[in-house]
Amino acid sequence: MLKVNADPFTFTFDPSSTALVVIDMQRDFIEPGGFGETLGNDVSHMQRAIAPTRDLLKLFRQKGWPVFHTRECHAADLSDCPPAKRDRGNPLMRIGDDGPMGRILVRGEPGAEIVAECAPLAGEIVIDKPGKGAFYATSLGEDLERLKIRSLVFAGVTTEVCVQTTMREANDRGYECLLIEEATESYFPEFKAATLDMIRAQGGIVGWTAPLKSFAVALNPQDDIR
Ligand code: C5J
Repeated sequence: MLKVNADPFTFTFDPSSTALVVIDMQRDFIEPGGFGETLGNDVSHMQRAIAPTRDLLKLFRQKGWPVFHTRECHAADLSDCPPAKRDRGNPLMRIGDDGPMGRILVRGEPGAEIVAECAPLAGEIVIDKPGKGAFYATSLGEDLERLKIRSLVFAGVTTEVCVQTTMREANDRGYECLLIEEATESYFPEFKAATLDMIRAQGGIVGWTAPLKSFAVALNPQDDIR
């Protein structure tokens, strides 16, 4: 068992049953011209999560532990996008519209791809999801059961929407969940801070959070990741 210095207390995990889940590190959320910006958000906040997520991926890859990536995206005919999602609010462009990175949040379009720094490697599982939670209408649950995973380490965007929703889904399914603090971001710094607090409140009601360094030290006590 490995131990991570985490909040609200030590996160203990068995490396043979632990996977990394990187949520929605997609150009549509992170780069100008994508879905995030069409909703009126300042996407520059997202940039901060890229390097820590890349470093976290490196740690898992060095160990050969399972890595999952998720992408929030829809079929080209939008048959998996409920009108309640597409029609909500007053964005500059809607899901499926033509934008600078192709059709907004549509599978296979450049904007729906994961940013180059965090791109999946061969053998890593990519889950395309129509909702905010990664368990809804996907194979994630079955994939985790097949690999006999019990603990999940999380990264990605946005903290309070798809990351938190998926952590809550995972927590309800009995997984021990750790969120790496620098490897997640929100368009709203105060929402990120509140979400980290919510996750670890009440004795870790949703899970744990820890700085990347604490996780890295637990894996490789001698190493100093850059
Ligand atoms: C949002 C996400 N924020 N990946 N999606 O709509 O958090």
